[in-house]
Amino acid sequence: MSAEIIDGRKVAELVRASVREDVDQWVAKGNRAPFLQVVLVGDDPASIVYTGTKTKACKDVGIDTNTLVLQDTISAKELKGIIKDFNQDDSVDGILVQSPLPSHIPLYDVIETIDFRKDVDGFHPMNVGRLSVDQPCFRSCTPAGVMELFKHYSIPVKSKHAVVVGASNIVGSPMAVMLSRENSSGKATTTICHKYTRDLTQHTINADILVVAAGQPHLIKAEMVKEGVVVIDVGINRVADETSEKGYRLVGDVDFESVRKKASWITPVPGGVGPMTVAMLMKNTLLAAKKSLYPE
Ligand code: L34
Repeated sequence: MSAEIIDGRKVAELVRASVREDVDQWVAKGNRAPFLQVVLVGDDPASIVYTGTKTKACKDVGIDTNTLVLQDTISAKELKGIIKDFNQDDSVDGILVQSPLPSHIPLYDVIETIDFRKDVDGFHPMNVGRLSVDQPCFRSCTPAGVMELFKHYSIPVKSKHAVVVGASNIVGSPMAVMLSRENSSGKATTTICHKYTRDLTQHTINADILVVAAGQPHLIKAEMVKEGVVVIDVGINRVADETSEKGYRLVGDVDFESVRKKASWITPVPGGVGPMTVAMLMKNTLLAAKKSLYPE
């Protein structure tokens, strides 16, 4: 078997086109354009790339946006003060604080300061909690993007055995919730593996759907998966490569070339899950502007 490629760039473009249409309609009704406030602390090179991609996507769909760049010496208190001002500001619909933050700033202190009605990342405990009790909420963009890929390609999830490798707050944990609960079109039997899992292969080999978000290049090899598996590679690792212009290339957590021979579907890196993260952020920002999830 040779896997069909899941084209994240293509599906992301379709999601953006639908958001663009909705934004146009929203504005045609006399509303102002949705507004996303991005906060970038420090100069992490990947964060600069990702926030740049987000700004570009906003422009593309008609969402207004601004990126506040702060020095990495800023205190947690100052940063939280700035966020509180954005919470109060009625012209701000969505607030996104790009992760990671400098090590002296506790991420969840900052996330919990964001008004959950403006938490377009879906990281606030109110949104995470509502997700876990299957209630409408802002859903973390990366796992929501993965669910959108299943929907687009009509890949069945219900009653399948889904295995998630990685239990981060941003991806692994909400991914497992979405895969298992009803309102996210999951309904799969779900296993979560993490760094304490004893025999990873024992679990991955039984997966009908394997989502890998471990941050470890080439963690998943062909002998660890079964024939026909659907593989979603969320990993995005920079490895040194002198032959490339940038000095590095991107690889996922999955050994793509060997695993694709056994899989039925597989996402590439780049061009898989990454673009979906950005597209789902556009969707969430529109929901925030319309106050669809949390009406006043
Ligand atoms: N607050 N922090 C917050 N929200 C997020 O949703 C993120 N994430 C992760 C890191 N920190 C965050 C992102 O935006 C990861 N992430 C992200 C966003 C975009 C892409 C990858 C990760 C992306 O566009 N990937 C492209 C390649 C980009 C490149 O060339 O480096 C791809 O095709 O995979």
